[in-house]
Amino acid sequence: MGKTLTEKILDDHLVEGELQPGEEIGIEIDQVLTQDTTGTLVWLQFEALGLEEVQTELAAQYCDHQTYQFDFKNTDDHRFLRSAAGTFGAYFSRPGNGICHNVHRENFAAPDKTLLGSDSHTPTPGGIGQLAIGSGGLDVAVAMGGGAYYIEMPEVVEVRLEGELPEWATAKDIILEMLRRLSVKGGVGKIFEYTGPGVESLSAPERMTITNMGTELGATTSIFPTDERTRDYLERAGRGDEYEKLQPDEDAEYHDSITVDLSELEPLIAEPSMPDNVVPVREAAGQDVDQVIIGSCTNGAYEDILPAAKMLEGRTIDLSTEMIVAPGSKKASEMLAREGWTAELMAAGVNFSEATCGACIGIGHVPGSDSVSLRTFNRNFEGRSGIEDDNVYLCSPEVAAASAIKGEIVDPRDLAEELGDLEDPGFEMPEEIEGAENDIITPEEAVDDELIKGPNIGDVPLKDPLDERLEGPTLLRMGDNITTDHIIPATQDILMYRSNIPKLSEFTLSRVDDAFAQRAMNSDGGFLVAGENYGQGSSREHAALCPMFLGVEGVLARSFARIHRANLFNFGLLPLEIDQETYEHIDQGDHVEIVDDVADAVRSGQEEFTIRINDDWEATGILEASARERDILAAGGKLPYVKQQHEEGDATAASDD
Ligand code: MIC
Ligand code: SF4
Repeated sequence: MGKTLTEKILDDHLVEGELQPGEEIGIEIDQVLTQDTTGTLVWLQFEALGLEEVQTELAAQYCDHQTYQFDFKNTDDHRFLRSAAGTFGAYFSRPGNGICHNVHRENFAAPDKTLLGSDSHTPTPGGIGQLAIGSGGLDVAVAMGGGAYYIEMPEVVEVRLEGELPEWATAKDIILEMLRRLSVKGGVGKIFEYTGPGVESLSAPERMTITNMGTELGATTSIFPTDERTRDYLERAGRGDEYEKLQPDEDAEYHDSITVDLSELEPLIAEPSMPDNVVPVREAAGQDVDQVIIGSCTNGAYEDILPAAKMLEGRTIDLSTEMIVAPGSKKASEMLAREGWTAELMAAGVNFSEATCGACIGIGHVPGSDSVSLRTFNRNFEGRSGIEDDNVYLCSPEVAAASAIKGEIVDPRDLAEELGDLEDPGFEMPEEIEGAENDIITPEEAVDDELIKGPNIGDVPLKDPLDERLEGPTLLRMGDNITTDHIIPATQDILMYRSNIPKLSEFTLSRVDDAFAQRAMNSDGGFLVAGENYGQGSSREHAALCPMFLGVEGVLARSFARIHRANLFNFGLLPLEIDQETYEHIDQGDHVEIVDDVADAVRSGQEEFTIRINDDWEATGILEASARERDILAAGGKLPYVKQQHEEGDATAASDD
């Protein structure tokens, strides 16, 4: 039987297990990336593990999420990260140099390599044949120290692309179509492998828009085969020698197959407030738009901004609409400026942001109350833009530019007909992806050789090993699709505490119930109850660490999102799956008791746990976990577990002497 492309790359990197869906596998990681809001914990944990030097081929530390440095705490984080990169041997991308995924794809991403990143959109370079996975920071720290990365082998699903995109339809519409069909949980436990004749009609950056936003499907990752379009991209980035041809075998067997006929697509839009709330733009047309932003790791590259610039050349945006361009990288800014496009956009009424995530997580350009914001981003979770009850729509740069011209949501095909002289700008690659190189400090150029910790940078709290008895109240009962933005929001006022867990914990679940943190602190332990897909979205491990710090002992949910589930194990919180009936019957405040000797049951491989509620009725909670995950949980989390292993290793080595 032939192999899929995913299986080929995994096979080459396999250090443990078998490539059978559902089996735990350990893989070797070639490259890691981390960014400013997850990176501080990565390095603090790297230090706490006693590691001294980066062991992967490459490690890159980006400063991209909060580059405006509104508070000294952000600036201190950046200085700490520079010092950690220098001390331990990573590349350091300076604040303002661009979003990690954009800068990584321009400088380091390469086919046939594995990449692990503490950011959920790490799968972006899947568009050029890299097997790239997002994870919690502790997994990145361990991989950077030379440890394998463990996941449950996902199902490999083929997405067969037929035909070619018609005028005004874009790569963004392909991934929006996937979300329309499959929903934000349709990709959990899956890797999407793109195949078919439609692949060659897409350039590498277009493919990377798709793999980037595959994260919104809940997928482990997404990947494209490589071909001349990949080589072309790498050559323009000055790294043509890193090209490798990668294809699945002709007789590769996929777990499932989905066909998307590109010729049938039209401009699509995700309505508030979930990325899978997708409809044709024409269905949302006519809605007044207050703000339009082009940017983010999905559609903030030079190649994404250029079509909008061409559409706006010689035109102006509507007087009732504000428009911002936030380039994904400084190179993109520099190229647009050198070619005169920045001036064109400014003349049209556009304002420029520095190359940052910024508005994507409510840092700057927060929409006004009761207003509509149209963005080329990947997430529109409620409140993420920085204001509760926001109305954020997601679309392609072409739809964004057309709507800015009209002042209301409009399908560019209809605007073209109305204006008579508006043409589909098409997709164009830059001659060369080039710009200043001095914003990346190589390990050899490092300016620091010891850690610099400002007053806001604390320690990583540790948990005790799992208790025999777990009991406590249901501290909060939540619905389906709770995001990590609900658990630990990323907005400016909160983000600056990412390196200070006691303070950050005060904001835990504040978006769902602002009395939660206090209630949890006053209680001696307790549980969270949630519906389907709990913890979707970001990779931020703070969403597990902060509840742990507040004393939460476990989460009872209908189902869990992949990265968050791993983070719960990493910080010693028991994740139990419950059925719909149990979910419906448990109320907030109910007393929950896990009847079994929990520590023993977890260690011994028990899957069914008896949950007694209010001493009145009983239900079953399921723990499907590998032996390794069970040991991590029993030890109180991955940090104590890895330390324990090192100590045992040392003891064995000593007794061997
Ligand atoms: C996001 O898009 O939600 C973020 C902010 O990039 C996060 C990382 C973080 O919370 O720091 C992600 O996607 O993992
Ligand atoms: Fe940054 Fe937004 Fe991309 Fe996350 S999704 S990495 S916040 S641009």
